Amino acid sequence: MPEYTGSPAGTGHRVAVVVARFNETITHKLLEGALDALTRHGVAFDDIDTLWVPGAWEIPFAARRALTSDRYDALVALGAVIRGDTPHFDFVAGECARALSQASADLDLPIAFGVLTCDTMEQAEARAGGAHGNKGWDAALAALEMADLFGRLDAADEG
Ligand code: INI
Repeated sequence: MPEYTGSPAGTGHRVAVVVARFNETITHKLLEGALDALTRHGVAFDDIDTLWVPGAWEIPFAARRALTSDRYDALVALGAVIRGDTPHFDFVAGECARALSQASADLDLPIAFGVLTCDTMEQAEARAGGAHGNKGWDAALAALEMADLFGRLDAADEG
């Protein structure tokens, strides 16, 4: 029975990173983590485009537009939605996640979800290069693994 596992091998892959400016102290650290992961795993600097958008709400639109350009093999979405005490959180975080999942399914391309959804700024800091690692790094590796996995399946179909 064939079994396939992707590895985060970035050589030759073109990757878009869409990052929200809202809560930029956090998202900038997520971006640093993602770029570090991509380049350490072989993605060339020239094969990475970073697209800044105002907030997490705008990420899915930018992701769709980027992926329909046929320029990228995978996309990394980065943002930080922090609950504070506003119900705005639920709309922004929920819709961002739902629409990214829909875009990935519709466009048949991997989108990694590096959008933090936290109750407090401290929780976000812990996940942006703090005690809980860097979710930007993790998302970048997930994007590469998915691109590699389906590259292998396509190669198996052709072979
Ligand atoms: N955008 C975020 O990325 N994070 C948040 O925590 C956030 N909150 O809490 O409001 C947020 N709002 C802005 C939103 O993403 C849009 O940019 C804005 O509504 C304009 O469309």
